[in-house]
Amino acid sequence: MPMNDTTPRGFQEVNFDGLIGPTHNYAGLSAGNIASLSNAGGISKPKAAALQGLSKMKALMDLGLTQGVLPPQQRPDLAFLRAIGFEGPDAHLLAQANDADPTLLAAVWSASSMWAANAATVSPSPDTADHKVHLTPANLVSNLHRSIEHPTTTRALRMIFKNPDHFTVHDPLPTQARFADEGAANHVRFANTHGEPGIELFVYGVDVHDPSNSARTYPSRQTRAACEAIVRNHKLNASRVVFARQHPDAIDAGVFHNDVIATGNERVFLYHEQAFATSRSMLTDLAAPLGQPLIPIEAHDTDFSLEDAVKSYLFNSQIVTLPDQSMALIAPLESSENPRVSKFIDAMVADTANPVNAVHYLDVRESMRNGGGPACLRLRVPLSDTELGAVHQGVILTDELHAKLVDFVSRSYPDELNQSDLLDPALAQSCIEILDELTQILDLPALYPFQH
Ligand code: SUG
Repeated sequence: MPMNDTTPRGFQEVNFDGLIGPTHNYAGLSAGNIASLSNAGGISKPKAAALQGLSKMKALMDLGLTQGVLPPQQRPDLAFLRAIGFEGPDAHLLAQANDADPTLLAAVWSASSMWAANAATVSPSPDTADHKVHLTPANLVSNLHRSIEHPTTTRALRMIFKNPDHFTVHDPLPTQARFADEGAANHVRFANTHGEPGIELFVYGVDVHDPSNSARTYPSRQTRAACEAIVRNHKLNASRVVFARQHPDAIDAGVFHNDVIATGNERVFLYHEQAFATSRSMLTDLAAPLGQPLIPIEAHDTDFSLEDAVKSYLFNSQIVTLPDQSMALIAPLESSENPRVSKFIDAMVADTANPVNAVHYLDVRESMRNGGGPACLRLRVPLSDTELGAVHQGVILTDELHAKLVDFVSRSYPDELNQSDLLDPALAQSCIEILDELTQILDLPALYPFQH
């Protein structure tokens, strides 16, 4: 297993990527997510999508990083359709739901759990009072198709992070708008190195106690109340937590999560000047507990606009620390195609004032067409060697597991899907068979409701 052996105390950030599921499709379900809305009704390519995701995982592993895999969910979720009163054999059930409201049908087929940055918020053991890794699965209540993810996400995380000596997987927050939570997509952790106590930045779009200055066009998905609840549950030290509000103009420009406009790694903080409504004192607040300044990389409107940021998804890159302690930017191909953004990236990589000295452009276009870039596809979990040893090893990527998953996807996933395929009961049945095989490959027996 690749180890970051120069990191103090044998600590490293492990990225767990969501394996893209066989029902990946373009249904236009996410208000405020411009890619999702503009590609609605298009033909998706589930096999190509999953292979792109697996190539990304392999690329990170080949850079010397430890990479994990999170399983997709059971879709279509026919139990949800039955719970809201549709009846009969599968073909009838699917047709009834479609006749009543095609978005209900689409919701139960969505492969949206691929965006693992929304699976949970993670606080690593150096930050928590009991020195355990705390994970809170996101309730995702802002969108119907995502609100049905958390039961299986919780189950999967409890199977993967099972050992109670090291891990606490909390229940999701109460499933109501006041506690709307979208997970790590609105959370950035800074630290001198991953293994040292950090400072956790919680970013929210809406505060029930301060409704002024809210986004007008698009919904805000993360609440301050949710962030505060997670801070309490994770037993974080209040002096090492900072809250920041998303700029309403950014949300209205399509920044539906903070990770569309800002990211960080160790002391590096990459963001657009219009990301936050909160004042610039935030940078000082973040740096104070670390005893060293942050290394800010700020993109100005004169470099490129919010619209360029949303189209190119530069800020949805991953910044990773490599085994030699240098950093690399793992960026979506789209950001190399925008001349203003690629100029900014070239300058960042050339600038010796920051440790990012390489860029790798990856093709995750199938996911990007639904608003999911490289960082959306992964949940970052900083782990000590002992904690990593306690993780369920069936989901840690090796060359062998990668080859098995490539073979599995190539053999079993549909090549293409369009919205009319979602009426097909035979496709629903074949998805069950596909997922059954996957639980054997990942050694996660009885993960799915159909296996109980
Ligand atoms: O929640 N898209 C996802 C994309 C999530 C990206 N995640 C992060 N930024 N971390 C969402 O909006 C689109 C599904 C559809 O329209 O078919 C969707 O759910």
